[in-house]
Amino acid sequence: MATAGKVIRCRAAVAWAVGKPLSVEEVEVAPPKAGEVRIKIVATGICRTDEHVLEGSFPNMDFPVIPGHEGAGIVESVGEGATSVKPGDKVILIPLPQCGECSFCLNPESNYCMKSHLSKSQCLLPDGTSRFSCKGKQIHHFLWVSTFAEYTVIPECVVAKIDAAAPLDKVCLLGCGFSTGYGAAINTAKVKPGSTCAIFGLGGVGLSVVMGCKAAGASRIIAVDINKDKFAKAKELGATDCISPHDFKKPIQEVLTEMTGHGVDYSFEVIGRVDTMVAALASCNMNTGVCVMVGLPPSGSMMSVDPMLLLSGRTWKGTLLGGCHMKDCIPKFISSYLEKKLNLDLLITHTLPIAKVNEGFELLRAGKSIRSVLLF
Ligand code: PAD
Ligand code: ZN
Ligand code: ZN
Repeated sequence: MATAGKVIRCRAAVAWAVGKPLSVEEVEVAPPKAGEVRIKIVATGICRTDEHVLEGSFPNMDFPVIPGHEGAGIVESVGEGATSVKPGDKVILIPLPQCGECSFCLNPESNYCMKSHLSKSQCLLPDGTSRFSCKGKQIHHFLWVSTFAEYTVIPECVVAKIDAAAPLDKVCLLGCGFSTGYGAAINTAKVKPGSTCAIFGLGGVGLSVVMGCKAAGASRIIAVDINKDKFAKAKELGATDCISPHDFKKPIQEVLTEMTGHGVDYSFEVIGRVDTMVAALASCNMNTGVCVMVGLPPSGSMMSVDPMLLLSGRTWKGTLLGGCHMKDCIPKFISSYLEKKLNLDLLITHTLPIAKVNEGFELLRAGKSIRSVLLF
């Protein structure tokens, strides 16, 4: 491509400081170094995790930063030694690396790659530098993907090549929300046919858990949210019951226990609140119940639980990106989507140009969207 090896000037939504709206700016994007790939982003979803960045509750963040982590695009150029993709390839960016070589990548039961950036600064590329600048200032990366930029540079371990037939404005959801929710049911909880499930929080991720529970053959899927506007979509995707904690005087875990006899077989917290994490744990049955934490708690949160909840046999688990080995899972999800076995389109309620990125966040905050997809 004519741009290979050159700095590209393009648009990006920059978060200059905590609590400030995003600002769509012209940024400079340096060419990829060895082992890196530069990608033209075509579409990116807005996930609640991006809102956690803007509100300052995501751990270890440095500002100014270009957020966004649910993106799909086309490879523009590759750095020396990057061989898994080539210019023109359609790709999905993955916010959790998969080096394919470390003991966790090789273990089918785990997807937390040792190259992961979550425990250290995740706001610079692995060599400790940034490829973004704006108005003479260095801009930080987010989760090594920064998909709110028209062009972004990423290490090769966070890109998955996909089928050229895939519509990028739909399959971008595979970069985070769908894979996380669906994978939480299938890979992390390993939901069994005929089981009962409760899902706390019916955003793009929670509704993907509903889809995963349905695909696994759960017989009862109880969707829990304080926003009843989410119930129609939850039912369409497979929920058998929808309840709001606001409609009951007693705690929701008691309601769920009464509805199911002894508590559900699997519960999922997909909100990111400590109180609902404890409620979800107490909602699964005391012997064999499995509770999966998906929501991201505010940075620095601590929780207090009665140890008896676990001593009687319950299992409490967490999941990142639904336990998916993303480079392997994404092409399979794409095939299912193209064969019309997976309907991602139902999760997309709004499609907006990048210039309206703040409108997308307002819709999320107001509970009016499931997923908004931004287009460049
Ligand atoms: P979202 O904001 O679209 O959905 C959250 C839902 O929770 C909304 O429908 C709310 O109405 C509902 N809710 C809020 N408070 C309550 C309450 N007290 N009781 C019941 N329902 C409530 O978010 P999302 O679906 O994009 O993301 C959900 C969480 O998952 C969020 O914390 C995000 O950061 C996290 C996440 N984790 C991973 C991971 O890898 N673990 C990946 C992606 C997102
Ligand atoms: Zn690895
Ligand atoms: Zn996300």
